[in-house]
Amino acid sequence: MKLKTTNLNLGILLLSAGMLLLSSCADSQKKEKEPINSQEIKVEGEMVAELTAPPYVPKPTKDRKATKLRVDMEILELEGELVDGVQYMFWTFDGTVPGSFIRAKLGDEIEFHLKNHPDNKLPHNIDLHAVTGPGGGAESSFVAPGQEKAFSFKALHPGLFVYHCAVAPVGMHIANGMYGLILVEPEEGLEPVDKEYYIMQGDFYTEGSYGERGMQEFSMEKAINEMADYVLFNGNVNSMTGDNALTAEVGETVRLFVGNGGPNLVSSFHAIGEIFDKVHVEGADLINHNVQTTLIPAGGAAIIEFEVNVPGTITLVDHSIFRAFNKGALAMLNVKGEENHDIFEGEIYEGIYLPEGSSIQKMPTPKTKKATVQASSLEERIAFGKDVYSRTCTACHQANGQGVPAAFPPLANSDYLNADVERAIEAVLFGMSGEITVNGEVYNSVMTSQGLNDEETANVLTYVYNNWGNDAQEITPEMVNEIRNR
Ligand code: HEC
Ligand SMILES: [Cu+2]
Repeated sequence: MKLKTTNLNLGILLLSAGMLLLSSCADSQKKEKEPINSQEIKVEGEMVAELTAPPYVPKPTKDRKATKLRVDMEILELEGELVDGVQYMFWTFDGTVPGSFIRAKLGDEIEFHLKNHPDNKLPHNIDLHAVTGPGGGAESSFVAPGQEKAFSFKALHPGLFVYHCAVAPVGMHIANGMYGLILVEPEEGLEPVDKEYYIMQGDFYTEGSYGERGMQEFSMEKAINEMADYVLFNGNVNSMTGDNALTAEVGETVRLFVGNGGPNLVSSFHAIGEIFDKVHVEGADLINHNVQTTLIPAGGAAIIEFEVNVPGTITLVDHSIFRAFNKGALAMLNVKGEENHDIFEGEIYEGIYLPEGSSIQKMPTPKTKKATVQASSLEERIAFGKDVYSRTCTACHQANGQGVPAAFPPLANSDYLNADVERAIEAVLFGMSGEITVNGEVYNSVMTSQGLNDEETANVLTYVYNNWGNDAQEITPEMVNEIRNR
């Protein structure tokens, strides 16, 4: 079918363009690779597919021939976190969001076994966009808890494909994390690279707003209105930041398999401080070069390749930028190695691009938010405060309160902080601007109001005061409330 349409288009073009074009077209056509009829690729032997959890991918298929490939996956409904302190009931393929990465070869006959764990509550299935057949497999894989279903398909098209659950309400199954990627490599395999990673974006909808502690229920209303509270890479705000950051060495070539599970949002995938040498647009054959930002549709994917040339942190984001800094769509690739001053020269402050949490640029409104879980002891207050800190303050004041020179003052061992408790409470409640001196250094910048309630404010400050060499003291919600209502 494909071949026929190409010939038809060519015919029309030739008719209108005349004989001169005919000869040049015929020439260039000769150079093109003979199209293979993938239906006729014979399979040899059989093997069990290697499956990997994100951000890792299975070994390349290289020159292996098409085979009978057995894939075993298990659906698990399990509690996890969207960000520190915020729990969510994820529905998953193999226990991770996204589910296991499947790496196949063009012409493979894939025998897919899908188990639904007996402890699960709901039936599920799988629709793989790599399948030519009813429902992408969904119609043959509907499986109740405690059961297993199998179906098989021949991989007729090379490319990077999304898979997802398709049980009604379909959007809800996807929103809860039921998606992943399957790569069908061309006969000759993909070109070898040094590092390969698996990243998948997804949007999440919770009853509470971003960062609201405790177990969060799925919000159907927000999902239908496409008002995401979280936009995440690999199912958690910090899946690939800090100690979880991806890594590479200067001079290496990195290949990212990037998918977008949606359910709703399209991703404007971008790497801060890097240009993509090659993008397999939409995960298909078309290769674009020198790309700054590539669009990844919901239910689509892209293969992205670039060489890393200088050390530092490359920040991967959805360039719909509030999603990156305020809803979680941010990952880091740490590049180690020799400086190359011909390529980049400059003084470097680390930690400029970090998640900012839900903090919003507005003037203080003295409005108390809905009460959250109350801390019942000093230990609990410190523990809760740590979660608030990591999702709200880290972006600017850094993980260990060390700050960023000339931009964000330190909270560690801060003489300014320790001198006046009320002033610190005011800073968190109402924001702070103008010149201040902390540990002998002058700062003149703006901290926005953090939009936290009394309990959260008390917890986060208690955490700060009880760490990093500060004067240990407890800040209570009552103290915060008194200052809020002054
Ligand atoms: C968007 C960046 C940003 C975020 C997020 C942020 N701050 Fe700040 N903070 C600042 C800046 C900038 C200043 C200095 C303001 C100035 O120059 O007047 C500051 C000052 C402070 C100070 C007083 C100075 C010092 O070093 O003791 C305290 C206390 C403080 N912040 C606590 C917090 C806490 C707690 C959080 C999290 C709940 C937080 N900040 C979140 C940017 C931020
Ligand atoms: Cu499902």
